[in-house]
Amino acid sequence: MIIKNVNLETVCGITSKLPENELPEIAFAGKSNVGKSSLINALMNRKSYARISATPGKTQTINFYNINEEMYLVDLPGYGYAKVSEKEKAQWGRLIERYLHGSVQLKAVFLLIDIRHDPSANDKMMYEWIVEQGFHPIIIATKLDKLKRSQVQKHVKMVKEGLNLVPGTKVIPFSSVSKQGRDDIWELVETELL
Ligand SMILES: Nc1nc2c(ncn2[C@@H]2O[C@H](COP(=O)(O)OP(=O)(O)O)[C@@H](O)[C@H]2O)c(=O)[nH]1
Ligand SMILES: [Mg+2]
Repeated sequence: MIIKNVNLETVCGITSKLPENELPEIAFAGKSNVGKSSLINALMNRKSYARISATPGKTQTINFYNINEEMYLVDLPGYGYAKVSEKEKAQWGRLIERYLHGSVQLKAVFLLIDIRHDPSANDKMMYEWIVEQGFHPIIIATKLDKLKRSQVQKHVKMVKEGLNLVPGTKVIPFSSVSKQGRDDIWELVETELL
């Protein structure tokens, strides 16, 4: 994808009405701090348009980035942030459910998992939940630059087994530092998902 222009067009909080977009949407889910905003910046060729946070869990909004007036990249709020109250967790769940359930234009959901660690209980729940909503999530294994090359295959296997992925599910290793995996993600989006 050649990025001509990007625009953070819509930000939805827990009480917002979700937009009825006419362009296709691709969404990104994952725990706080896994690298969602960094990935979206890399896909948009922007350094810091999507906010990158050192203090995770603060923003509980769904952000819609309009790409070239052709499609949207959708940044979903992160889960698994310990300092969030039960009430806030419930609000988070309802907002995401409203979106996954209600969006007519949502074409695919990517689930981001930190390649270094075994998927957490929350990661597994999120994976199963996305599947229950009728999507076949594609996994992006983030922070690839933190591993030695010789460790990558073992960790990809760990992610596949940890999430108990449906056979054939794609796992794309990615680093927002080296940008490795970026072109694979765009190619997949453009050839199979839009
Ligand atoms: N080394 C490395 N750090 C990353 C990568 N992606 C994100 N980070 C760092 O992880 C932290 C959280 O990133 P962010 O994109 O805000 O995560 P989000 O909460 O999922 O949106 C920041 O300090 C980023 O610089 C990556 O691919 N490699
Ligand atoms: Mg973020």
